[in-house]
Amino acid sequence: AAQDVLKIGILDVPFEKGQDKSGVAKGPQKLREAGLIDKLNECCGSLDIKDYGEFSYKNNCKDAQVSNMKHYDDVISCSKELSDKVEEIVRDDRICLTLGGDHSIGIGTIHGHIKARNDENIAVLWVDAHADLNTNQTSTSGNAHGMPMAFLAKELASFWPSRPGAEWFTPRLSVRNLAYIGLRSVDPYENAIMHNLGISYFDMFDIQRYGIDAVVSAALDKMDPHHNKAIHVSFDIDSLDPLEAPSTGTPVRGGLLLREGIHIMSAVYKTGRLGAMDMVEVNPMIGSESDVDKTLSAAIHIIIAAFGRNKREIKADMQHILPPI
Ligand code: NNH
Ligand code: MN
Ligand code: MN
Ligand code: MN
Repeated sequence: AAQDVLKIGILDVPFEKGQDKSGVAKGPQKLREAGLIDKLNECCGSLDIKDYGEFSYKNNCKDAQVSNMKHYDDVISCSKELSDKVEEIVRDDRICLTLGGDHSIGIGTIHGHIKARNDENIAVLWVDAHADLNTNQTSTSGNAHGMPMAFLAKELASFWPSRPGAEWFTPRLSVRNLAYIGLRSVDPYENAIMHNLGISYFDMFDIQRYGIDAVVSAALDKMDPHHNKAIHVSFDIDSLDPLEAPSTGTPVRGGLLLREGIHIMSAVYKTGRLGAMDMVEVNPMIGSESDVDKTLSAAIHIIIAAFGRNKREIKADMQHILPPI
């Protein structure tokens, strides 16, 4: 149910070992320097924001490894502590806004969210150019940021015969409670998994054909048919077209307009059931200064849409400045 004062918890996760390009760990700090918190307060009415600051972890499983998954030890150690932190924030009754960092942090944020509320009460909307459904056996890159959904999914547990150091972890997310928006770079094995398991997805073709409003409501219906689950949105900034968000590690042309990204989050906000949101893969060390500014501002627009910035408020402001008739 919609509350008068939205309670939010913000957490910075400067983790970048899920991929090869340095800089994505600077995302959270740059989003703050670009005015994220002020803009939330200005644009979203009454918010109660608790700042959980910068997350850090200790690598407690330095010897653990699996083949073809780079920095497995760091990914596992980070995910363990991150999942506890997100669980704490959600149990504090706050919508957990996690600023990444690369997308491998989705393992920890979603696992923590599920620990706080239970498996059956969570639906995940994964907004991304990519499906992030590789296992270490199917990945051509060995990068963990292409694997979080495969790591989390119950239905794919048998594809991970051993996960050393991850005894604390149980895959609890059913792919029935997952929907994708924005896909346009899906690897062959990912495609096979999506079709074999009947995973709901809305790719760029669907967006072009049906429009973003119809797509987001279809996605919400598929992942949460009774409209009673808490929604976890994992928003990879590379879902946007590189013209809108150039500063990211694996840009793919032909993506979402900023306006469409905003519309997705406004629709989620209107459900009143946003439980947690990740904003990931903003890399302020890629591109020119204007590329970086554009990307940061796009990410901020999308976040403030998630917390209630909407057209209606803009109209109310307009009425205030227009001369009476
Ligand atoms: N699918 C590729 C891989 O597994 C690319 C993943 N890159 C991402 N995912 N940015 O969102 O490495
Ligand atoms: Mn390492
Ligand atoms: Mn991703
Ligand atoms: Mn991506």
